[in-house]
Order: sequence, then C-alpha cells, then structure tokens
Amino acid sequence: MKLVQFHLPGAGIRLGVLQGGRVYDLTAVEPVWDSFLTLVEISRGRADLLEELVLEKITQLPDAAYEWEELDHNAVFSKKHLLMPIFPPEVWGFGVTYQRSAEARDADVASQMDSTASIYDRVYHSERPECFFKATAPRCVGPNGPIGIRSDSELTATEPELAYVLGVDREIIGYTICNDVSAWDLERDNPLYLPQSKIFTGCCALGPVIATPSEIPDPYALKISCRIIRSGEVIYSDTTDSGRIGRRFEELNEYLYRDNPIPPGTVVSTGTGIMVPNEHNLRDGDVVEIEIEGIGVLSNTAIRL
Ligand code: DO4
Ligand code: MG
Repeated sequence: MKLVQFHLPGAGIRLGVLQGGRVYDLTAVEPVWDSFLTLVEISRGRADLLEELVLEKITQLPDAAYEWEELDHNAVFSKKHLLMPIFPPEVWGFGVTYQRSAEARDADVASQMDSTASIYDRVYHSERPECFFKATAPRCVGPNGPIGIRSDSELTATEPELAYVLGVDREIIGYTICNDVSAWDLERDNPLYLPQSKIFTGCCALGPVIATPSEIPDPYALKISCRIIRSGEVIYSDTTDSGRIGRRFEELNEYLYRDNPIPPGTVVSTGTGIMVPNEHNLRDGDVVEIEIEGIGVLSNTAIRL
C-alpha cells in the first residue's frame, strides 16, 4: 500500500492512497484522517493495523480520485499537488553506513588534514553508528519542492537515501525516499560543523509516497538510483543497492532510541550509498531525481538560499 499527502484547493491537506496510478482521497471518506501522522496515531503506530484500517476504507472510496500526473507537479496553491507524505516530528540520519561513503570522505579529509585521516573509516567499522539530528517538518520539502543550497556553501551535494518511518516500539511502519542534502564543504572544514552542514531550509526532501512494509518485502534488496539534470540534460547518474548497507535497521534503532524519546512518525534516513563527485555539486536550478524500487521517484529542484 502506498500512501500520500496532497493539497486540494479549498479543502487543504488530504491523505490519499495510490492504487493503479490513481490517488484516492481517504480524507473524503474519513474527515478525521487529515494527515499520515494522524493515521499513525489512530493505528497506535502499528503497520498491520494501519493497513487494515485503510483497506476497510478503500471499500468505501468515493469517486474522488485523481490521476498521479494531476498531482505530481510544482506546488501551486490554486492547483492540487503532492505534499511530503508525512510531516515528521523529527528526522534523524545515519551516516557512513556504506563503505563508499567512508572511503570518499576519508580521502577528502586525508588530503586536507592528516591527523584526522581515519575518522570516517573509524565510524564505518565501529560498533556505534553515526547518528545525527537532521530536520523537522518545516525544514523538509515534499515531491517537486525546492531543496536548499546554503548561502555560505560552495559544495552542497545530494545524498540519495532509503528512509523508514517509525511507529511505536521501534516498529517500521513504512519506507520513503530521503534526499539528505548536505553542505559538504562545511563538514570538511571541520566535522564539528556537521549540524550546519546538515540542517537548513530545504535540507531534506521526502516522498513521493510512504510504502508500507507489505510493499517492501526485503528493504535490503532495493535498487537506488540518482540523476542530476541541468538545463534539461542528465549530467550525472549512478546506482547502488540497499543491500550494500553495512548495518541492519534494528541496530540503527537500538542506538537511536537509547536514552532518547523518539516520537511516533519520526523519519530515519539510513545513509547514502551513492557519493556524487564534487564536480556535480548542486547548482541553482538543478533537478535531482532519486528512484527507489517499490517507492517511486522523488524529484526536487535546487535553489540557492
Ligand atoms: O559523516 C557525515 C554524514 C554522513 C552521511 O550523511 C551519510 O553517509 O549518508
Ligand atoms: Mg547522508
């Protein structure tokens, strides 16, 4: 099951279910289901209950259904359009979960600062993963929304990542795509600048849907691809596989929840397995497309802040 949120002029935020290329308006059947987060609360954060509740409603779905193409375009208030699939109370990120990420980052640091040459390698191999606070809903954007390039960064990159949504008791209630947009030059200048490298306006794109676990039988066997399009031309593309991740999600959750109150609906981004070369840093107007099997394509345009 794939769930979305969308804007309906005159009605506001709607929760929808995507079936056969059409989005059915669940809020029209059940007005209290006004967002994905409300559905998480109603289903007490349980994926099976959430699916059961939606399936029940599907039988009563009204004719209020829209073609995907009608919704999948830039946000214009007077037109219906996709919103981020959840307004997460918090977004957390994990880092250096793929060997390629560790190697590329170490090589960069080694060329600048010999004394800290192995910090990323140490993170990749150590028991404790790197876990960082990433965003809140107002810093996130949805499908087709603007991702930010900080005004003080010359090297901001896209990090295409598989993300999961937490219910309660560490349960994963769905999967989505996250673009962990990051100002790499700030992080390289000094790892202590990580919060500034990671958290700013439009630093996190989410969507286009939340795919429930029944849609994703094996989250460690998903093709992840990324394209950067500049002036209508694909200037960069690469792929990886979620199976290359060096850690299990249970392990990430074990550290995330340790002495830390994680609210239901929190989104956890699992780290990038694609390291975009420095020469393909984001420029104003670049379009970034990230595709993950079973979830869809998340497309966003970069803007300089
Ligand atoms: O160490 C810095 C951030 C790492 C990260 O975001 C990633 O590997 O995806
Ligand atoms: Mg990342």
